[in-house]
Amino acid sequence: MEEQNMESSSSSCFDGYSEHSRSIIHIDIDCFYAQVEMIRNPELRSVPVGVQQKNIVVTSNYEARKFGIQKCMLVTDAVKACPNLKLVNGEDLQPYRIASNKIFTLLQTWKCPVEKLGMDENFIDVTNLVQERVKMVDSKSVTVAGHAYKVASVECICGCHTRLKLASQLASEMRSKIFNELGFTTCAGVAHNKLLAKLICPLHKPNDQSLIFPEHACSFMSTLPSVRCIPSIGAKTSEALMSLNIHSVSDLQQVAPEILQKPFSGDMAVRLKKLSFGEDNTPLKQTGRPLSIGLEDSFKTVSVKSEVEERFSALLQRLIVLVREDGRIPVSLRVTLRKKDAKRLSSHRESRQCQISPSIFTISNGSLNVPEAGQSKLMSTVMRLFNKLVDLTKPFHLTLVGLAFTKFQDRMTGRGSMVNYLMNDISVQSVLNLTNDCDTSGCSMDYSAASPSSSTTTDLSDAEVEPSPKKPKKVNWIAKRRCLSKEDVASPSKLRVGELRLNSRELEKVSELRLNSRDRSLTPRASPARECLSDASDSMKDIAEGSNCDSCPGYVDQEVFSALPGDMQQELKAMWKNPSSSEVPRSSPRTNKAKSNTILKYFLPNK
Ligand code: TTP
Ligand code: MG
Repeated sequence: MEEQNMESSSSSCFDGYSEHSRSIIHIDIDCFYAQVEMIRNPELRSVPVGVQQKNIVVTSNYEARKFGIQKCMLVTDAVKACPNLKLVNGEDLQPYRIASNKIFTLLQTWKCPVEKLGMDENFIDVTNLVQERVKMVDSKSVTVAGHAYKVASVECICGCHTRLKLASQLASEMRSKIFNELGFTTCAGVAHNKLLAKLICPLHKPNDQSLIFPEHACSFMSTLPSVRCIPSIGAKTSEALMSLNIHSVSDLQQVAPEILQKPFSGDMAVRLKKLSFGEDNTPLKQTGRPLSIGLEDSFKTVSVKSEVEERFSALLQRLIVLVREDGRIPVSLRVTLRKKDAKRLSSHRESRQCQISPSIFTISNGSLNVPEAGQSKLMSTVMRLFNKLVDLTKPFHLTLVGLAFTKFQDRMTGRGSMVNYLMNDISVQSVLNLTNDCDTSGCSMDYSAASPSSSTTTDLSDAEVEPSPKKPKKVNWIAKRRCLSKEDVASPSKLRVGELRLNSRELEKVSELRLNSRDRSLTPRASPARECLSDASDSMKDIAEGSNCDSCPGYVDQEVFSALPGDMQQELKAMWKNPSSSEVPRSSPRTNKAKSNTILKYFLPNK
């Protein structure tokens, strides 16, 4: 135990001093793309298979690996090494995405936080589940499922040995379920933190699992040949470390902390040192649904509008498949272009986005669809945005086109939501945030980054929505007022959701208004987002002014209205009387945005 105190020696380990309260599982699918292909075509199971993208074999099954086929090998080299290699084209990532989502969804059934890492890796924090199981077992009888990196020494006083053993049993259950239900073999790593769980995972590949006890972290880490084996050490950090003559993890363990403080900040130096000993307190970032769903197509050069249109059309078809799988209704569409500047020999990206009408999408039997009419509407929106990005009176050269749905309707909103107030579930969504960010012209956007900053949508899947404890009472009450049964209220088909739904024609009016005002503005736009907000509030005003009754507009269902509590009725009446009172002056778009979630938006006319 002489290596345990960092202060007494720079090569010391933290073993025994670090905190071991968590139980983390890391699961990695064996030869992922190859397994997807083997499940699709079982004849491939008995032959060496390589998955090809362009001229590279991105992965291969374990049969092929016996011949020395490695990931990212050139096809020519792979075929030389294994002349019988069966090559499968893996350029369409869709089947892999579907499989990846199925695995993720299955892992969520344990009700523990799951963090998806890339397509074939998942972290699962089973701390709470393990703590429940600990109470039910005799710690002496608990055994390790799979392998342990080293045999457990004296039981750690915090009880982590038993917990990690139980976690290994959970990992085994998860792997069995993935295999039995989806057909994939996997590897798992079990440890008290993410770093060790990930690093120990491939110890017994394929189709097996490994556990590491905290006291072996230091010695295990010292076996790693390169600092690059540590996931959070990238190219730049490793270069800086190499300049200090630090190559292996063992070198990093032994270096004096003050030496690390020369190229790195104090915090970073401490973090690097801790990582080298296998210490990592990074929490799991529970994976939610993506903020945006997009696709890009890159090419050498496209300079003709008709070709751009063809490429957008192909992208749109694929994007529709993705959004159908996702199931959420998009309310915003973004077009991205990469323009080549021939003079400067450089290129840059430009994006524009606009709101789209939810009526483009339909839901039948719980599945999202885009009928043909909706597809052509989307296509004309795409080309309208394109026309705004490219001056067609001049030559243009594009090297990339991209499409993304960037915002989605809240399937169920928070406590204050009218939708939540009125019903359990609603298959046709009724809420549209009129103050979503709109056109982001002239700014470069990182497409892959899913632009969280540009999205204000809360991506809540049904599973993530906590039912409001007050709901049953309210449902009863509404049912009584409307002479409907409880079931009727809970069923969107029976409830006349149309009366609460945002009218598609009005929505188009909103978009048109916005687009027209863009066309009208010939001067440079200082703040497109601000302009958009003003347009949106104009539209709200238009809709309200279109009414022919003094306080309650004609399109409002009196029955629904009368079922509301008095204070809500008063609030609505006040807003209808004076629409601007619900919107702050245009000069203050920020405040406007904050106020956007007014009750008024639930009372827009339907067809
Ligand atoms: P990995 O998990 O690295 O590889 P793998 O699952 O194929 O094999 P292993 O049994 O060693 O885990 O990557 C997951 C998938 O990602 C892989 O099947 C193919 C794809 N991939 C690429 O597209 N490009 C790459 O450079 C790598 C390494 C993988
Ligand atoms: Mg894998």
